[in-house]
Amino acid sequence: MNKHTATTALAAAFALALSGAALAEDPMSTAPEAETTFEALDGNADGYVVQSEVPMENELYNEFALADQDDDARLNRLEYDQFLNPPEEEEAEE
Ligand SMILES: [Ca+2]
Ligand SMILES: [Ca+2]
Repeated sequence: MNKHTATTALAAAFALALSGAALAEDPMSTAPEAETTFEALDGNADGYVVQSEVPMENELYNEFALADQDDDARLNRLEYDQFLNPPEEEEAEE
C-alpha cells in the first residue's frame, strides 16, 4: 500500500511540474506592437484622450476632430473604438 501511495504522489508531482512549465511558457502573451491602445494614448489615465496626448505620427492626431463625434475636444473609449473600427454602413442601394 505504501509503495502505491508513493507512486501516486510522484505522478502527481510530475504532472504538476509539467503544467507549471506549460504555464510559464506562453507565446501568445506578447501583444502586437502596431496597435496603439486607448490606455496607451491616455497618458494621464483620466479616461479621455485629448489631442495633446496623441503622438503627431499617429493618424489619430490629424483625424482627431473627425473622431471626436460629440465635439468636446476629447475622445472617450467609444469614440476611439469607432474611429478604429467604424460601424459599417449598409449599402442597401445599388
Ligand atoms: Ca487623458
Ligand atoms: Ca468626444
